[in-house]
Amino acid sequence: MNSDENLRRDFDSLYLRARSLGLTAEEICQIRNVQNIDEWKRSKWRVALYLSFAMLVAAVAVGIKAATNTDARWFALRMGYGQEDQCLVENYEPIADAMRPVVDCGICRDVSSVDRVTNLTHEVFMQKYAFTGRPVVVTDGMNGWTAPEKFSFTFFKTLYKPDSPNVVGEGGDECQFFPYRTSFETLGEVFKMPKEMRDGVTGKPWYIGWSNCDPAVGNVLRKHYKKPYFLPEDVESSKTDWIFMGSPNYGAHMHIDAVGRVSWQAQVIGTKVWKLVPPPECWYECPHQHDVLLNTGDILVVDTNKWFHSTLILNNSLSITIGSEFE
Ligand SMILES: O=C(O)CCC(=O)C(=O)O
Ligand SMILES: [Fe+2]
Repeated sequence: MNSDENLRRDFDSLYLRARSLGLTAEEICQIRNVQNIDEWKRSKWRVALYLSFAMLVAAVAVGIKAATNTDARWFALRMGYGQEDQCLVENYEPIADAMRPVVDCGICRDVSSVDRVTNLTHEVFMQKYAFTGRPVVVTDGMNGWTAPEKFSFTFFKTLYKPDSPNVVGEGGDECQFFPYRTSFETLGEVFKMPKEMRDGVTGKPWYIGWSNCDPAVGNVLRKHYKKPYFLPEDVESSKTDWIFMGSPNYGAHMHIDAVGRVSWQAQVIGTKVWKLVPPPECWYECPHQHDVLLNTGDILVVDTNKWFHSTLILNNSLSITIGSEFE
Protein backbone atom coordinates (compact mmCIF):
# COMPACT_ATOMS: atom_id res chain seq x y z
CA MET A 1 0.00 0.00 0.00
CA ASN A 2 1.56 3.37 -0.95
CA SER A 3 1.58 6.43 1.28
CA ASP A 4 -1.38 8.02 -0.55
CA GLU A 5 -3.46 4.93 0.12
CA ASN A 6 -2.34 4.93 3.75
CA LEU A 7 -3.35 8.56 4.12
CA ARG A 8 -6.66 7.92 2.45
CA ARG A 9 -7.31 4.91 4.70
CA ASP A 10 -6.36 6.91 7.82
CA PHE A 11 -8.61 9.75 6.75
CA ASP A 12 -11.50 7.30 6.13
CA SER A 13 -11.12 5.78 9.57
CA LEU A 14 -10.78 9.17 11.33
CA TYR A 15 -13.78 10.43 9.44
CA LEU A 16 -15.88 7.40 10.35
CA ARG A 17 -14.74 7.70 13.98
CA ALA A 18 -15.86 11.34 14.02
CA ARG A 19 -19.22 10.29 12.56
CA SER A 20 -19.60 7.56 15.18
CA LEU A 21 -18.90 10.19 17.88
CA GLY A 22 -21.95 12.04 16.64
CA LEU A 23 -20.57 14.73 14.32
CA THR A 24 -22.34 15.23 11.03
CA ALA A 25 -20.40 15.58 7.75
CA GLU A 26 -21.35 19.25 7.77
CA GLU A 27 -19.92 19.70 11.23
CA ILE A 28 -16.69 17.97 10.24
CA CYS A 29 -16.52 20.30 7.23
CA GLN A 30 -16.68 23.26 9.57
CA ILE A 31 -13.56 22.29 11.47
CA ARG A 32 -10.93 24.65 10.17
CA ASN A 33 -8.20 22.04 10.34
CA VAL A 34 -10.15 19.77 8.00
CA GLN A 35 -10.56 22.70 5.63
CA ASN A 36 -6.86 23.45 5.89
CA ILE A 37 -5.96 19.95 4.71
CA ASP A 38 -6.94 20.96 1.21
CA GLU A 39 -4.34 23.72 1.26
CA TRP A 40 -1.71 21.60 2.92
CA LYS A 41 -2.37 18.32 1.13
CA ARG A 42 0.88 18.39 -0.82
CA SER A 43 2.85 18.19 2.41
CA LYS A 44 1.95 14.80 3.77
CA TRP A 45 3.50 14.87 7.23
CA ARG A 46 1.66 18.09 7.86
CA VAL A 47 -1.55 16.43 6.78
CA ALA A 48 -1.02 13.68 9.34
CA LEU A 49 -0.37 16.31 12.02
CA TYR A 50 -3.39 18.29 10.98
CA LEU A 51 -5.61 15.22 10.87
CA SER A 52 -4.67 14.39 14.46
CA PHE A 53 -5.27 17.98 15.51
CA ALA A 54 -8.55 18.07 13.61
CA MET A 55 -9.71 15.01 15.50
CA LEU A 56 -8.75 16.67 18.79
CA VAL A 57 -10.86 19.67 17.83
CA ALA A 58 -13.64 17.27 16.77
CA ALA A 59 -13.49 15.55 20.14
CA VAL A 60 -13.76 18.93 21.93
CA ALA A 61 -16.71 19.83 19.72
CA VAL A 62 -18.39 16.52 20.54
CA GLY A 63 -17.72 17.13 24.24
CA ILE A 64 -19.33 20.56 24.10
CA LYS A 65 -22.22 19.14 22.12
CA ALA A 66 -22.81 16.43 24.71
CA ALA A 67 -22.30 18.74 27.69
CA THR A 68 -24.48 21.60 26.55
CA ASN A 69 -26.84 19.75 24.26
CA THR A 70 -26.40 22.56 21.74
CA ASP A 71 -25.61 22.10 18.11
CA ALA A 72 -21.86 21.79 17.46
CA ARG A 73 -22.42 24.24 14.62
CA TRP A 74 -22.70 26.90 17.32
CA PHE A 75 -19.20 25.98 18.42
CA ALA A 76 -17.94 26.17 14.86
CA LEU A 77 -19.58 29.52 14.24
CA ARG A 78 -18.34 31.00 17.50
CA MET A 79 -14.84 29.94 16.56
CA GLY A 80 -15.21 31.61 13.17
CA TYR A 81 -15.35 28.32 11.28
CA GLY A 82 -17.41 27.52 8.23
CA GLN A 83 -16.69 30.71 6.31
CA GLU A 84 -15.13 28.91 3.36
CA ASP A 85 -17.41 27.29 0.82
CA GLN A 86 -15.02 24.45 -0.07
CA CYS A 87 -14.90 21.39 2.12
CA LEU A 88 -12.51 18.48 1.84
CA VAL A 89 -15.12 16.11 3.26
CA GLU A 90 -17.81 17.16 0.79
CA ASN A 91 -15.34 16.83 -2.07
CA TYR A 92 -13.76 13.63 -0.83
CA GLU A 93 -14.77 11.00 -3.34
CA PRO A 94 -14.92 7.82 -1.20
CA ILE A 95 -17.04 9.67 1.35
CA ALA A 96 -19.26 11.25 -1.29
CA ASP A 97 -19.66 7.80 -2.88
CA ALA A 98 -20.59 6.24 0.44
CA MET A 99 -23.13 8.97 1.22
CA ARG A 100 -24.84 9.19 -2.17
CA PRO A 101 -28.53 8.30 -2.37
CA VAL A 102 -29.34 4.69 -3.30
CA VAL A 103 -29.98 4.40 -7.04
CA ASP A 104 -33.20 2.98 -8.48
CA CYS A 105 -31.94 0.02 -10.55
CA GLY A 106 -34.50 0.81 -13.26
CA ILE A 107 -31.62 2.79 -14.85
CA CYS A 108 -29.82 -0.41 -15.83
CA ARG A 109 -32.21 -3.37 -15.39
CA ASP A 110 -32.93 -3.84 -19.11
CA VAL A 111 -29.73 -2.34 -20.46
CA SER A 112 -27.70 -5.19 -21.94
CA SER A 113 -25.99 -2.76 -24.31
CA VAL A 114 -26.05 0.99 -24.87
CA ASP A 115 -28.23 2.01 -27.84
CA ARG A 116 -26.69 3.90 -30.76
CA VAL A 117 -29.38 5.86 -32.58
CA THR A 118 -29.95 8.44 -35.32
CA ASN A 119 -32.96 10.64 -36.11
CA LEU A 120 -33.99 10.59 -32.46
CA THR A 121 -37.39 12.25 -32.07
CA HIS A 122 -38.29 14.36 -29.04
CA GLU A 123 -40.98 11.84 -28.13
CA VAL A 124 -38.68 8.80 -28.17
CA PHE A 125 -35.93 10.74 -26.40
CA MET A 126 -38.28 11.84 -23.61
CA GLN A 127 -39.96 8.50 -23.23
CA LYS A 128 -36.95 6.21 -23.45
CA TYR A 129 -33.86 8.12 -22.39
CA ALA A 130 -34.11 11.70 -21.08
CA PHE A 131 -34.76 11.04 -17.40
CA THR A 132 -34.90 7.23 -17.25
CA GLY A 133 -31.16 6.93 -16.54
CA ARG A 134 -30.78 4.75 -19.62
CA PRO A 135 -27.68 5.93 -21.53
CA VAL A 136 -27.79 6.50 -25.28
CA VAL A 137 -25.37 7.52 -28.03
CA VAL A 138 -26.80 9.77 -30.74
CA THR A 139 -24.58 9.48 -33.80
CA ASP A 140 -26.01 12.40 -35.80
CA GLY A 141 -26.28 14.85 -32.92
CA MET A 142 -23.59 17.24 -34.12
CA ASN A 143 -24.84 17.73 -37.67
CA GLY A 144 -24.46 21.40 -38.66
CA TRP A 145 -22.01 22.23 -35.86
CA THR A 146 -18.78 24.06 -36.76
CA ALA A 147 -17.09 22.97 -33.53
CA PRO A 148 -15.21 20.02 -35.13
CA GLU A 149 -13.47 22.38 -37.58
CA LYS A 150 -12.79 25.08 -35.00
CA PHE A 151 -11.98 23.45 -31.66
CA SER A 152 -8.34 22.71 -30.91
CA PHE A 153 -5.88 23.31 -28.09
CA THR A 154 -4.78 26.55 -29.80
CA PHE A 155 -8.39 27.67 -30.32
CA PHE A 156 -9.03 27.57 -26.56
CA LYS A 157 -5.62 29.02 -25.71
CA THR A 158 -6.31 32.00 -27.98
CA LEU A 159 -9.96 32.36 -26.97
CA TYR A 160 -9.29 32.81 -23.26
CA LYS A 161 -7.86 36.19 -22.26
CA PRO A 162 -5.04 36.03 -19.67
CA ASP A 163 -7.27 37.60 -16.99
CA SER A 164 -10.22 35.23 -17.56
CA PRO A 165 -11.37 33.66 -14.26
CA ASN A 166 -10.91 30.21 -15.83
CA VAL A 167 -7.31 31.01 -16.73
CA VAL A 168 -6.30 32.46 -13.37
CA GLY A 169 -8.25 29.87 -11.40
CA GLU A 170 -10.67 32.16 -9.63
CA GLY A 171 -14.44 32.38 -9.60
CA GLY A 172 -15.38 29.61 -7.15
CA ASP A 173 -17.84 26.85 -7.93
CA GLU A 174 -18.82 28.35 -11.28
CA CYS A 175 -15.28 27.95 -12.56
CA GLN A 176 -14.27 24.40 -11.78
CA PHE A 177 -11.03 22.86 -12.93
CA PHE A 178 -10.28 19.12 -12.86
CA PRO A 179 -6.57 18.34 -13.16
CA TYR A 180 -7.13 14.57 -12.93
CA ARG A 181 -3.64 13.03 -12.62
CA THR A 182 -1.73 16.07 -13.88
CA SER A 183 -0.08 18.68 -11.68
CA PHE A 184 -1.80 21.61 -13.41
CA GLU A 185 -3.67 23.87 -11.03
CA THR A 186 -5.31 26.24 -13.50
CA LEU A 187 -6.29 26.39 -17.14
CA GLY A 188 -3.61 29.06 -17.52
CA GLU A 189 -0.95 26.49 -16.59
CA VAL A 190 -2.44 24.00 -19.08
CA PHE A 191 -2.15 26.56 -21.87
CA LYS A 192 1.53 27.00 -21.07
CA MET A 193 2.48 23.33 -21.50
CA PRO A 194 5.17 22.62 -24.11
CA LYS A 195 3.95 21.70 -27.59
CA GLU A 196 5.53 18.21 -27.41
CA MET A 197 3.56 17.42 -24.27
CA ARG A 198 0.38 18.91 -25.73
CA ASP A 199 0.64 16.66 -28.78
CA GLY A 200 1.19 13.62 -26.59
CA VAL A 201 4.61 12.78 -28.03
CA THR A 202 6.63 13.14 -24.80
CA GLY A 203 5.28 9.96 -23.25
CA LYS A 204 3.69 12.15 -20.57
CA PRO A 205 -0.04 12.00 -21.19
CA TRP A 206 -2.42 14.61 -19.77
CA TYR A 207 -6.14 15.05 -19.26
CA ILE A 208 -8.05 17.96 -17.78
CA GLY A 209 -11.59 19.36 -17.67
CA TRP A 210 -13.20 22.68 -16.77
CA SER A 211 -16.56 24.38 -16.54
CA ASN A 212 -16.52 27.57 -18.56
CA CYS A 213 -17.43 30.59 -16.42
CA ASP A 214 -16.28 33.28 -18.84
CA PRO A 215 -19.37 34.76 -20.56
CA ALA A 216 -17.36 36.11 -23.52
CA VAL A 217 -15.96 32.63 -24.18
CA GLY A 218 -19.44 31.10 -23.74
CA ASN A 219 -20.79 33.38 -26.49
CA VAL A 220 -18.11 32.21 -28.92
CA LEU A 221 -18.56 28.53 -28.01
CA ARG A 222 -22.28 28.75 -28.70
CA LYS A 223 -21.56 29.95 -32.24
CA HIS A 224 -19.93 26.59 -32.89
CA TYR A 225 -22.40 24.22 -31.27
CA LYS A 226 -26.17 24.07 -30.89
CA LYS A 227 -28.39 22.64 -28.23
CA PRO A 228 -28.67 19.00 -29.44
CA TYR A 229 -31.69 18.64 -31.73
CA PHE A 230 -33.21 15.76 -29.74
CA LEU A 231 -33.74 17.97 -26.64
CA PRO A 232 -37.28 19.42 -26.82
CA GLU A 233 -37.86 23.20 -26.47
CA ASP A 234 -38.98 22.93 -22.88
CA VAL A 235 -35.91 20.93 -21.84
CA GLU A 236 -33.42 23.52 -20.70
CA SER A 237 -29.72 22.90 -21.44
CA SER A 238 -27.55 24.61 -18.82
CA LYS A 239 -25.62 27.71 -19.86
CA THR A 240 -22.48 26.22 -18.32
CA ASP A 241 -20.36 24.37 -20.83
CA TRP A 242 -18.07 21.60 -19.62
CA ILE A 243 -14.99 20.94 -21.71
CA PHE A 244 -12.68 17.94 -21.36
CA MET A 245 -9.45 17.75 -23.27
CA GLY A 246 -6.43 15.46 -23.28
CA SER A 247 -3.95 13.23 -25.02
CA PRO A 248 -4.24 9.53 -26.02
CA ASN A 249 -4.14 6.72 -23.45
CA TYR A 250 -5.44 8.89 -20.66
CA GLY A 251 -8.81 9.93 -19.30
CA ALA A 252 -10.93 10.31 -16.19
CA HIS A 253 -10.64 7.76 -13.36
CA MET A 254 -13.68 5.74 -12.28
CA HIS A 255 -16.05 7.94 -10.25
CA ILE A 256 -19.65 8.98 -9.74
CA ASP A 257 -20.86 12.57 -9.63
CA ALA A 258 -23.21 14.55 -7.44
CA VAL A 259 -24.23 17.24 -9.92
CA GLY A 260 -27.90 16.30 -9.78
CA ARG A 261 -28.69 16.54 -13.47
CA VAL A 262 -28.31 14.38 -16.56
CA SER A 263 -25.80 15.54 -19.17
CA TRP A 264 -25.05 15.32 -22.85
CA GLN A 265 -21.42 14.97 -23.89
CA ALA A 266 -20.38 15.69 -27.48
CA GLN A 267 -17.22 14.10 -28.87
CA VAL A 268 -16.02 17.03 -30.97
CA ILE A 269 -12.46 15.84 -31.69
CA GLY A 270 -10.93 12.37 -31.35
CA THR A 271 -12.24 9.09 -30.00
CA LYS A 272 -12.94 8.20 -26.41
CA VAL A 273 -14.34 5.14 -24.70
CA TRP A 274 -16.55 5.52 -21.64
CA LYS A 275 -16.81 2.67 -19.16
CA LEU A 276 -20.22 2.76 -17.49
CA VAL A 277 -20.67 0.62 -14.39
CA PRO A 278 -23.97 0.28 -12.51
CA PRO A 279 -23.73 1.26 -8.83
CA PRO A 280 -22.95 -1.69 -6.50
CA GLU A 281 -26.50 -1.82 -5.10
CA CYS A 282 -27.65 -2.81 -8.64
CA TRP A 283 -25.00 -5.42 -9.44
CA TYR A 284 -27.40 -8.30 -8.79
CA GLU A 285 -30.07 -6.88 -11.09
CA CYS A 286 -27.70 -5.29 -13.60
CA PRO A 287 -24.76 -7.60 -14.36
CA HIS A 288 -23.57 -5.64 -17.40
CA GLN A 289 -20.85 -3.01 -17.57
CA HIS A 290 -20.62 -1.08 -20.79
CA ASP A 291 -17.70 0.13 -22.89
CA VAL A 292 -19.28 2.90 -24.90
CA LEU A 293 -17.24 4.04 -27.87
CA LEU A 294 -17.64 7.68 -28.83
CA ASN A 295 -16.37 8.52 -32.29
CA THR A 296 -16.03 12.09 -33.49
CA GLY A 297 -19.58 13.38 -34.02
CA ASP A 298 -21.26 11.18 -31.38
CA ILE A 299 -23.18 12.58 -28.41
CA LEU A 300 -23.58 10.51 -25.25
CA VAL A 301 -26.49 11.15 -22.90
CA VAL A 302 -25.75 9.74 -19.46
CA ASP A 303 -26.74 10.29 -15.86
CA THR A 304 -23.29 10.57 -14.28
CA ASN A 305 -24.92 10.75 -10.84
CA LYS A 306 -26.20 7.19 -11.18
CA TRP A 307 -23.62 5.39 -13.30
CA PHE A 308 -20.01 5.08 -12.19
CA HIS A 309 -17.92 6.16 -15.15
CA SER A 310 -14.36 6.44 -16.41
CA THR A 311 -12.99 7.46 -19.80
CA LEU A 312 -10.03 6.58 -21.99
CA ILE A 313 -8.84 8.41 -25.11
CA LEU A 314 -8.08 6.09 -27.99
CA ASN A 315 -6.06 6.36 -31.20
CA ASN A 316 -3.51 9.09 -31.83
CA SER A 317 -5.56 12.23 -31.67
CA LEU A 318 -6.24 14.68 -28.88
CA SER A 319 -9.76 14.32 -27.51
CA ILE A 320 -11.99 17.38 -27.00
CA THR A 321 -15.54 17.15 -25.73
CA ILE A 322 -18.12 19.75 -24.86
CA GLY A 323 -21.20 19.04 -22.83
CA SER A 324 -23.85 20.40 -20.59
CA GLU A 325 -26.45 19.33 -18.08
CA PHE A 326 -30.16 19.51 -18.86
CA GLU A 327 -33.45 19.47 -16.99
O1 LIG B 1 -15.35 13.22 -20.32
C1 LIG B 1 -14.73 12.69 -19.41
O2 LIG B 1 -13.62 12.21 -19.56
C2 LIG B 1 -15.33 12.56 -18.05
C3 LIG B 1 -16.44 13.49 -17.86
C4 LIG B 1 -17.13 13.28 -16.59
O3 LIG B 1 -16.69 12.63 -15.69
C5 LIG B 1 -18.43 13.91 -16.44
O4 LIG B 1 -18.86 14.69 -17.32
O5 LIG B 1 -19.08 13.65 -15.43
FE1 LIG C 1 -18.07 12.52 -14.02
